Amino acid sequence: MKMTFRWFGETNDSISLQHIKQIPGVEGIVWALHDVPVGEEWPLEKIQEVKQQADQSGLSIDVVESVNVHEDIKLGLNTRDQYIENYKQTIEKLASVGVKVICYNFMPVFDWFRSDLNEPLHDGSHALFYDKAKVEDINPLEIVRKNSDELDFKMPGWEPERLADLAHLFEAYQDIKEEDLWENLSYFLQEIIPVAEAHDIQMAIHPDDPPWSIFGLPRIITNAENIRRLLSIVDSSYHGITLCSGSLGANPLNHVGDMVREFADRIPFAHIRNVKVYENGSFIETSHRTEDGSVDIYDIVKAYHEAGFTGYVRPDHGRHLWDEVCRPGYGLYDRALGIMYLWGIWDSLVRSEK
Ligand code: CS2
Ligand code: MN
Repeated sequence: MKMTFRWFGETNDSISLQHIKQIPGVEGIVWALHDVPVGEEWPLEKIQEVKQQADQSGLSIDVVESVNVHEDIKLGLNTRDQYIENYKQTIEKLASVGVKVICYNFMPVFDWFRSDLNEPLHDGSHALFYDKAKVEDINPLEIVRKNSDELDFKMPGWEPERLADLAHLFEAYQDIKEEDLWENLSYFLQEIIPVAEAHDIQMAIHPDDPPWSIFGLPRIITNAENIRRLLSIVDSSYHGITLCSGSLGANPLNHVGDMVREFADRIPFAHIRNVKVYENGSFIETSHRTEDGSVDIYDIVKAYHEAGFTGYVRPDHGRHLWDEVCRPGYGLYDRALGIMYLWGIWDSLVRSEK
């Protein structure tokens, strides 16, 4: 496996490339142009700038997360063709600097969603928390009415400029049911995959986090059955998934190790992290260690090893440790510890073969 680490860029991340370089076994960054509005074509100079920065630190730029999909594509509006065209141009430009995998998602309106970004764990660290009852009580449109300064939410999708448009977006999704979303995803894939194939880039869709509908919005990349359906839409090795153990693992019915076994040849990119799931359906993010959460991380790494996995891996969200000030879920320390746990399992599996 090729170990990577998410980096939000010089102006958006408190963690430097020099620090990332010091984590054992990390070969590359997982990056994006976070300041380009969703749907726009990515400027080549900005792409090349990141490539140069990474080169100077001896890190690869093979994986991009995410080239986000414009809502008009998910909604299937007439305007989608222009946004799909821009997406194709971005694929072509990313290929020109050597990008190999593009992660994206097809979640309506919101990316990952939590009720609390700084929930204390029993050991004094803090983590992202999803309080099911609390989320069921949230009226997202009510939040729009609040001044953005009052918001305690700073999640992807909750940027003030998007919030202003939220009421309109919710209205647009009124008639979009799961089957409509499948249809719109199919349309997107039929257009995009041939272009990705021509440029030797693997498209890797990220599952929905959490893997169920929130606020009445449909979510479809949620379990093994739906991943099977997804992969059958286009029969190409360039159409794959970002298998995220923490997103899928929030539903105890999902056995992530078995998903690795079933879909291994369609997983160019693995996200590995743990969550502790409670009986009432709430969940909190924990250390990567199997014993600390509900997801069997050992079994997942073992499944990748058995499959002879040579794709890209990254630790996903981590806890906030040792008073670190960081982007929610994206501190340096716990993700670095997560990497060492993954290497510990991997190296001992490799050694036991001999
Ligand atoms: C994260 C996501 O929720 C998660 O597990 O990895 O934020 C992920 O980065 C995006 O949804 C991918 O498009
Ligand atoms: Mn993930």
